[in-house]
Amino acid sequence: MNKSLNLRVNGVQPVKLATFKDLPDGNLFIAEAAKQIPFEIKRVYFINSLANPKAVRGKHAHRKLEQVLFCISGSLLLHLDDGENKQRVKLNDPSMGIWLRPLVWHVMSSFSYDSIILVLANEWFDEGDYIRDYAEFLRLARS
Ligand code: T46
Repeated sequence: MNKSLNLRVNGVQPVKLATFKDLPDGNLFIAEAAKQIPFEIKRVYFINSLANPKAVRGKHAHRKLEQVLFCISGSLLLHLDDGENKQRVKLNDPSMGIWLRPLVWHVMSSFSYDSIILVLANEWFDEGDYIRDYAEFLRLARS
């Protein structure tokens, strides 16, 4: 675990992948369900082609979904908000993930041209699980 991330937002924790550094022949990163990843994985998705420097993704929270989010190439800024505390975290280490539990408003921005986001989730996609309205998020997070 990278203590230097110093996460201060509730519902958020760092996740460190097992890593084998075989340079110059590559690095190997391992994510195993219920080991490094704190749940059984039901869905994997990734986002690439983030070359637009003004791209913004996220801008929502989830009601029940848990996810671990990695920046496996390049870098990005992850904005975290639990309704009381806000924090920005720079992700630029493929072995370092952020475990997002429910009711964490998250926004991603400032992508490097080569950035790739990888997400491991504990549930299938469900649009009904999204909270896309910030006022509703604040009401739920503070209740
Ligand atoms: C997060 C970032 C990194 C699906 O049909 N299935 C899926 O599994 C997903 C994730 C999305 N979609 C559809 C739903 C929307 O019509 O793809 C469209 C864009 O999805 P979304 O608004 O979720 O995209 P992002 O990049 O803003 O957010 C997603 C995650 O929801 C979010 O939690 O951390 O990726």
